[in-house]
Amino acid sequence: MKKKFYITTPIYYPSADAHIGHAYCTTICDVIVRSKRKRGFETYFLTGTDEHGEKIQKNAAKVNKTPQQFVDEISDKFKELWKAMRISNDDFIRTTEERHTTVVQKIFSKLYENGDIYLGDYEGWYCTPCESFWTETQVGLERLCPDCHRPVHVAKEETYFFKTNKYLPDLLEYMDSHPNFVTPISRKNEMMNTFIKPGLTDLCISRTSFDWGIPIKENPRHVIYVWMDALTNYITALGYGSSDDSLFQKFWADENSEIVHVVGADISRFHIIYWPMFLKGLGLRFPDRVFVHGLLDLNGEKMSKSRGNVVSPFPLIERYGVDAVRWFLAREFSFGADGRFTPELFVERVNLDLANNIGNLVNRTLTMIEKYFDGTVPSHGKNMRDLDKNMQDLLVKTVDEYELLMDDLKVSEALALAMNLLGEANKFIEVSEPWTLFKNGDIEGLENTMATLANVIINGTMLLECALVESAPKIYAQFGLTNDECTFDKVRDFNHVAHHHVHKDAPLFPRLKKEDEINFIASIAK
Ligand code: ME8
Repeated sequence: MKKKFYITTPIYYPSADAHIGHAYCTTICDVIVRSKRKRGFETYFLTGTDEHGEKIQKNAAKVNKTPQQFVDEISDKFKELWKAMRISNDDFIRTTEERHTTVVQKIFSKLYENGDIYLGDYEGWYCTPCESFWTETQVGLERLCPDCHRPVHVAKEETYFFKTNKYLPDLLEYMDSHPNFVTPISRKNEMMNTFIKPGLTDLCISRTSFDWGIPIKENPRHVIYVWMDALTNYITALGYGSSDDSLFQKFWADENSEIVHVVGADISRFHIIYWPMFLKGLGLRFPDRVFVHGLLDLNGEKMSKSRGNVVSPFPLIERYGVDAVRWFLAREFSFGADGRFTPELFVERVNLDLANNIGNLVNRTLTMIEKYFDGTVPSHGKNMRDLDKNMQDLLVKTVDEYELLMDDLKVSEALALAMNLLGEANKFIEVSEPWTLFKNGDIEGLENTMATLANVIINGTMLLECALVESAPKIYAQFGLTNDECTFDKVRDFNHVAHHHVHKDAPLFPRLKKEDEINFIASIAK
């Protein structure tokens, strides 16, 4: 298995404030990368903002700002949100930064010299919000953009084109020999049927009708069309083409690094088809995986600023804490499938997993260790009962499966499995009846029971720490452990919490009052 891991989110448009959809994708990436780090992988996590293009120029003009002022402000808000959500990105790239713009110009020149790019005229159906030209067939009789379903109009422009068919055989060969390149597989089939089989047109990569972009050195009347500018962020941020490309060498050029792009279904085409072609033109290797996540809607309607139905994560974080929001996003939606945000789902998920399951388990266990053992975690005696051994087996099985699921980017499934372990520990209390063991003076039975619970809680929490970034250290501390004592090499160890002294704090996740909180969330969903 590759021991280095490079993961990216899309770079978001700072054309409007971030909403729960952006937070969903970034949280998923953060959970994946934190779990990899915990397991000892060397990781690099990139996010950022995609700051050029006609849409941004127009939005800035509407509020009487220069495009740069406009993107500076919104980009800062994205950064603020990621801080509030405890996102552990290593870098935040902005496409207006010089470290990006100068290298994009070099990339264009290199592809031009290769003969991958030519100057021509483009006339076609154009979608302004998507900044994409479409063919007659793609827009259909209704003349709607096949991506966003908004009306398109005819536009003609002198543009540079990228020769897509030159590298198509390489792409097809790679897709065949790397069945995991695109997940879910349905997204690959969609690309084949919608775009590749009908015949790929060359890709327009420059524009002259607006100037908020990176000028082409060879012909500065043109700015580089936003997708060539945007996609290359994944390598410019690593220092590709600059005087210090050590990160690029480490996390991209090295075959021992796994490269994963996580993107929404709306932009899969650019990542699956064109990005590998640009890389081929530059003589660089393809990413290992493009993971296409589903899009979230709000109560069954597409989230959009113009319809006035978006949810900002800020008030949710403020009221429920960052872990509740992270947990909901990472656990609720099966990765790859579309999802629905509703206030009911949020409240139910938080109550079910956090308040009733983990919160309750930690609270009950600490109370009993205080009561029966004066606050010191006992060790397993010589004679572990079948009950304890079964929990130990379940722990080991859970960790093994969790690792496989996380490696396969099945975040929700991996977290569900870890949470299930804690659910089984709650059942274990009912079956063990520690209160009866105490009444009967069965000290060994009681020691085994408490030792099993303490170790399952701590080891299970290690699996959940990637999502529950604030609560996990609090749980460790309540069992008298520091973060440094909870390293992944101990995750299968069934006796390492012994002899630590517990101290119970306020409940981690108070139960939410369903009706009140549903009303609150409904009031902020706009
Ligand atoms: O497309 N549900 O930026 P963007 C889930 N700049 N995820 C959502 C979502 C929703 N309702 N809405 C947005 C761009 N997203 C380009 C990307 S990359 C080189 C350039 C997430 O601000 C999802 O990951 O429109 C989607 O792909 C991304 O935000 C689009 O962000």
